[in-house]
Amino acid sequence: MTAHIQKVENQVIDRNEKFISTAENLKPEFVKDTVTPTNIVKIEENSAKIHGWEPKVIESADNLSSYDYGKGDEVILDFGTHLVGYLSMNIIPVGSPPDAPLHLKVTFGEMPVEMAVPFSEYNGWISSSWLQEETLHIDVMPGILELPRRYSFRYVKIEVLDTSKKYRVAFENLQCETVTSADVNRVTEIHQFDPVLDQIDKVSIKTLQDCMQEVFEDGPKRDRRLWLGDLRLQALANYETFQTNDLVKRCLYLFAGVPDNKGRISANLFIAPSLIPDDTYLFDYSLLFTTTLFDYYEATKDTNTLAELWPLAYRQVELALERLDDKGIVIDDESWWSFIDWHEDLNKQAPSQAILIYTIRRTIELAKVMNSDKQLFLEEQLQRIVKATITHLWDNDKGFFVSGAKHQVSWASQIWMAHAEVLEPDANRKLILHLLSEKPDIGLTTPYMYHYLVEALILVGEKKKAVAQLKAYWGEMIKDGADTFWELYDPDNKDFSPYGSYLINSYCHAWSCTPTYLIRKYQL
Ligand code: RAM
Repeated sequence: MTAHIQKVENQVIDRNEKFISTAENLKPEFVKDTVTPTNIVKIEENSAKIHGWEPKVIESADNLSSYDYGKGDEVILDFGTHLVGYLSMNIIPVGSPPDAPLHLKVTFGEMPVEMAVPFSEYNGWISSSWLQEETLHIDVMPGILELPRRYSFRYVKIEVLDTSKKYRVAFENLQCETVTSADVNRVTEIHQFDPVLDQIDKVSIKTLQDCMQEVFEDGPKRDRRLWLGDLRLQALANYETFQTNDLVKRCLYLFAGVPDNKGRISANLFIAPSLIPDDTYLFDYSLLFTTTLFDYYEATKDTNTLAELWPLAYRQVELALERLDDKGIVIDDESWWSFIDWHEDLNKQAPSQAILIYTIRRTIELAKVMNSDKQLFLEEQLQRIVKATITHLWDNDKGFFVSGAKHQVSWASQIWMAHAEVLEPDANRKLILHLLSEKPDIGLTTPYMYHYLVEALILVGEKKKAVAQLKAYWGEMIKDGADTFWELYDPDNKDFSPYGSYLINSYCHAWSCTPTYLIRKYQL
């Protein structure tokens, strides 16, 4: 197993203040709303449900304030759908004047399991601090409790750890002020005659909406930051829905504002307290900066932005070319050098090679718009690398592209090679059909890669199969209770998490929002 962590010693950042201030000026307006819970629920064990838990309605949440609670009592509220925002409530003492502080625990969950399994059971490799719970002391009652942190949730559990023997508490006006930078009024209605696709479209849009904050976040529960692989897909979904194109522009400028001293673009950014690039650089994600700029230009024809960001976009390709060996194949290694997907045993070489080719094709198009003298060089490189790929990574007997020293055959390699259009259209179609019939063991684990599978099916002219796949995957997630689409989903292993526990998975995740793009763009 490879480690999924990078720590760069002596990272030197080449800050471009002009780009950073362009990004600052594009800070979005927020759309706010006040939402109240629908029901008081209990969470019951049911092995037929995802993670083994399901919510059962006890009564309407309108009755909440008629109850009072003492030491050891708890109440779980269901808001009926996924929300991102700030929780507040009035706390009313009942009985004698409060002669001791109230000790309260508040737990937020996107999924029923987060209400049922104590977070103390989590022992995965990423920080437990992502699990959304607070313990607080309240000295003054009656009063309003306004939690300062933004949460991502559908369920809230309130546990009274202690009051005193003389008083109990009641909760009134419990509500969430939701926040997003997406304006739903900008989304056009589509007349989808297929109810399953219609529902998938709606859940995709809600997913994107909840991830749209000051930047396109990957997940409002976790990691709450801007990742390039996620941004690329969010931006595509955005062009077909909210059309908040300035937010894409802002994110591109943020990345461009903090490359390292070699010109490498970081895989993700922190934006507070000020803009900081993470010390994680991924081969595929850096190239997706260039691809995202290409898509942005296609959607907006914003030549000024293209002209300003072109040198860095080109630089990502140049840097990727430096990783080729003498044969023209990307050098593989054991570290977390390229992301591709979360499959534990996935070899990254062939899919990374394909992403390089895919990106060069788009960079050539940008070079043409820019009238750049790099165009010829890029065309020569493309020819050389495509040839090398066929010679060294194509296995004619297997009918598949192979990856790494052990010649691994994975779904991800074939899918990305199809997008890279290394084979002629007919052979490309055969490759994808062969993939569907052979079903190699190294499968896909994220909606991120399923997106590229569905789009590859469309690319090779298999629209019907694309729709079937879309329904089988995202439709199944809805059947499993998704209000917003999840970060991880393996229909054959619904407990899957690369982090050591599904408690920490994100259940509203940017890279899962693309069905709306696929449905609308390709008129599925
Ligand atoms: C995870 C996040 C993010 C993704 C990275 C590579 O930590 O889910 O969305 O882009 O992996």
